[in-house]
Amino acid sequence: MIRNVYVLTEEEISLLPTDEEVKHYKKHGWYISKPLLTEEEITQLKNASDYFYRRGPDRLLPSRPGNLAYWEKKDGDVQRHHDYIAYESHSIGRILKKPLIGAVAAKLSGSKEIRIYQSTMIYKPANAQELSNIVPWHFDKHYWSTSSSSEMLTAFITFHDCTEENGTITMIDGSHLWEELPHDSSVNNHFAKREIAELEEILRANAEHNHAQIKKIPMNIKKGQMSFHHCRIYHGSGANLAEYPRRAISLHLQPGDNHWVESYNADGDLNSYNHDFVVAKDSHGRPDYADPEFCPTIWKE
Ligand SMILES: O=C(O)CCC(=O)C(=O)O
Ligand SMILES: [Fe+2]
Repeated sequence: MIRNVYVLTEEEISLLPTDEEVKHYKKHGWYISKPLLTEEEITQLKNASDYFYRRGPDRLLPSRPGNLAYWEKKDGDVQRHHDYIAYESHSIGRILKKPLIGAVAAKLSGSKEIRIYQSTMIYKPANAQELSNIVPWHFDKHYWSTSSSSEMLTAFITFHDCTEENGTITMIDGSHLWEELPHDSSVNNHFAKREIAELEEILRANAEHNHAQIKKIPMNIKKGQMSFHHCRIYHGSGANLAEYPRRAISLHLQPGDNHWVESYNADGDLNSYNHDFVVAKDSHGRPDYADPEFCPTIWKE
């Protein structure tokens, strides 16, 4: 008999989004969850993160893909990103694989299975003037053009309460439903490499094209809660005006049916994602976005 390891307790079941909340997510593109992590789990996350910044990873990726976001001490006190944190830190990986997070994502996206796609640890230093803290408007699917699914989503997991003051993630309400204007190939570049003003202009033009107002909704997240956002919703975040660093993990998630697809940018070059240089090949010879080492399943019905 196969035992189902993806089970929830009665209490966890009560923490899933209601049907009304799923409807809200479909319409608005974002959702703030009930508390999905315990005090104890957040303390563990924070301690493991402190340990990572002090001592480095438990294990390194087998290779360093070209677009890896990976802060190093020599970069100084700028915003830090560490991709593949669930792989490089065992303790963080263990918490991010909590089935309840996957079950929430499954219900929101209408899928039976959820795997980790990417996990990025983020640290915004406490410095109101630090320009690198500003995350310009973008939507995540731009970086994921080699993924077949249009229902990927992200859980934004913070180590403390998150508000406008400390530069919380901010959604452009309902923008996941917008039709996109054609754009040049550079849009596929990571937002960290693009001009803030240019992305502000792309947002404005796309809103206009859709006869839509730009409605900015800062996610007010209490410690333990997390915000979820659709892979096509425009979002970004502002300066950290608080006296402490803003610390979080972006847990990017993929439905079970997601797989690599061939895709080209506007210049006719083959697109790629960091996984393509790291994960195993599937039975079709494609990069395997279900490689359990890097893209573990965290929920299955
Ligand atoms: O760190 C932020 O405020 C934004 C993170 C982000 O872009 C994401 O979670 O997709
Ligand atoms: Fe994003």
